Amino acid sequence: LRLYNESRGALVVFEGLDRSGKTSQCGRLVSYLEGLGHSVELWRFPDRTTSVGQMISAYLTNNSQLDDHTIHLLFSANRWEKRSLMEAKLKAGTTLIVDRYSYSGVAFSSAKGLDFQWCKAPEIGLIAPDLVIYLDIVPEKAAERGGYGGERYEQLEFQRKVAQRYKLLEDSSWKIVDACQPLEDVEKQVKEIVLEHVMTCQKGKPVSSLWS
Ligand code: FDM
Repeated sequence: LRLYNESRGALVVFEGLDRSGKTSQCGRLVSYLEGLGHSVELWRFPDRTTSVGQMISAYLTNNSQLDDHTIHLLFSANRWEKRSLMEAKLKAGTTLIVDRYSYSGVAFSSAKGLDFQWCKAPEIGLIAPDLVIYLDIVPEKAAERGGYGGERYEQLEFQRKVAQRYKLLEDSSWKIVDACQPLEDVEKQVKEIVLEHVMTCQKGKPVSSLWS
């Protein structure tokens, strides 16, 4: 018998450039944790299923034009609209594996030239990840991987700028994993790092907030 307030879930975020392998690694990790009997869910941002998410999706697919500040705030709003559910899930013991989060928000918008601190401000108060796995790949290598899908930000020159911004966001919750390794090697490292953090959260590590 496991009592609900005995342990909480971990908030694990994957970040990295487009084509760094985030989505495949998230999927594999979720199956692995499920297999070990953990309560786990796969989330992603933007969450294109909400009405805010549909506006974001239209923008990313070039079906709508929005001012850079406006789209930045929509990405942030898309996280805020999921915040209370996120907190409830973690408290109920579910680990969340999240494909992109606030770091994408700041890295992509500031790469367009928006002020870095301005970009961080709307993220303040969101739940801080217990662990950020940064899948590290040089932009040129990522571009070689079957090419980009044609969405708005999928261009080499822009991805180079995003990579620079990501570097400014690294903090103690980050683990950098070399994403140029074979998929299986990345997967093995990711599993080891994540298991350790899931255990720490179960032992009662408090939930904290961005960006402090
Ligand atoms: N993106 C993603 C942002 O610009 N800001 C954000 O807050 C988030 C979460 O949207 F180019 C960008 C990053 C990427 C695109 O693509 C989403 P995917 O393929 O759904 O990750």
